[in-house]
Amino acid sequence: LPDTVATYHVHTLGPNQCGSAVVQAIEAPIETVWSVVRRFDNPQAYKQFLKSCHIIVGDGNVGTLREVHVVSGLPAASSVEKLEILDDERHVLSFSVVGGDHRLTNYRSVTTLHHSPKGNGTLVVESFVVDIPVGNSREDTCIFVDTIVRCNLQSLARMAENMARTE
Ligand code: A8S
Repeated sequence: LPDTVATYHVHTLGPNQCGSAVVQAIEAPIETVWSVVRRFDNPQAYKQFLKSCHIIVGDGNVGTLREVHVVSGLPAASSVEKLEILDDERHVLSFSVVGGDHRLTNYRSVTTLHHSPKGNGTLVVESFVVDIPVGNSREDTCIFVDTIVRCNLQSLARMAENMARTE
């Protein structure tokens, strides 16, 4: 297992928190995938539950704050998110949720990219920690977030694979 997986994806959970991780294989070079992931100002490029994003403050480096608006049909309207880690060498991005109109208090995720063991593809690992909302079970919370993250990474895969084909 690469060092960065242990460093970035082993989280300490509080008593009322849950966490999980999703892994996605992508048939595209790591730099192609990273060029999409690293754009903190443009998450709606591949996150299909988001309809818009604007930067509140910052230039896309650590500390930048963004506000995203969510498509209708979800139990949320908006989220204010802070960029915590952006490491272009190790291909690590992390953000935390610091506000907004939704139920995922103290959400934090880390996304790392790795060279596939075989070929020149990419493995994406994305883990998260979040408070379990009052009135929801640990399992339901985890399934809800897991589903969003899995959709996001499948969409990222489609996009990066298309870019790789035309590059
Ligand atoms: C991400 C991951 C997640 C985003 C969640 C889990 C969210 O944007 C959506 C619905 C919610 O209920 C919470 O990487 C929130 O974006 C789609 C608004 C935070």
